Amino acid sequence: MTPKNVDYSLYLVTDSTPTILGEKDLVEVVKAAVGGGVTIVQLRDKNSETAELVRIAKDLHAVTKPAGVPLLINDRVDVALAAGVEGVHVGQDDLDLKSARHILGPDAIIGVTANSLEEALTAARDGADYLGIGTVYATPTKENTKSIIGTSGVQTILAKLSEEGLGNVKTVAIGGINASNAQRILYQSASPAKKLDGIAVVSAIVAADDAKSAGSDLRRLVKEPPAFA
Ligand code: TZP
Ligand code: MG
Repeated sequence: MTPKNVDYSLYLVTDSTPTILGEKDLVEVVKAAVGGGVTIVQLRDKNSETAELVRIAKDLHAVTKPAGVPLLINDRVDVALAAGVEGVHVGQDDLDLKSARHILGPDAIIGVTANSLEEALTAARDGADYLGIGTVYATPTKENTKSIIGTSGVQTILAKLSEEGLGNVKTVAIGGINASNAQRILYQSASPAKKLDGIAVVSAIVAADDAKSAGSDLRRLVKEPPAFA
């Protein structure tokens, strides 16, 4: 894959906790999801030790890389480097974006969580490749989210990014997104000057019995124009 020529339309964020993954195997779930049409994957694992995380990252990369799907690591620049994956996703409490860029270099894909307009503008100015904007809707997957911003909050951020000349930064929305609301979120979040580049989901794919069909259903929804537009 060409660095930076990234399709953000269907972004899978993993979760290995039993309530979401169940008895399934994460590598198999990611393999199925990639087969279904997921376009980018983030390994998000808050529990595994470093060596284990690197091992998981390498196992996932063996699935994503041949498919041309970038793999990013949540929080951990060291793990991304050790596993040789395409980038990282950092939150507001993780290593700052400029340091992550300094370590990983210009070709790495670096995404930043933006819960507010301020956070979005700062990350875009500091050179984030994409913003993970949310939390759109409350979700049991991540309970202590700072704020639920809804589609109107996403729309405000998109409009302001464009107004400030930062319209080139890519954007995905996250939080409570599934096949029943994906098109509505994409449609309602759009401002006249800037729309989302994609949606990010955890449970809609990881908790599904069939990650491949969950992925392909979502992929169809994000690629098709909404029926109600
Ligand atoms: N960041 C904001 S909400 C969220 C993260 C990682 C979890 C989203 O999970 P789900 O299952 O797609 O609602
Ligand atoms: Mg983080």
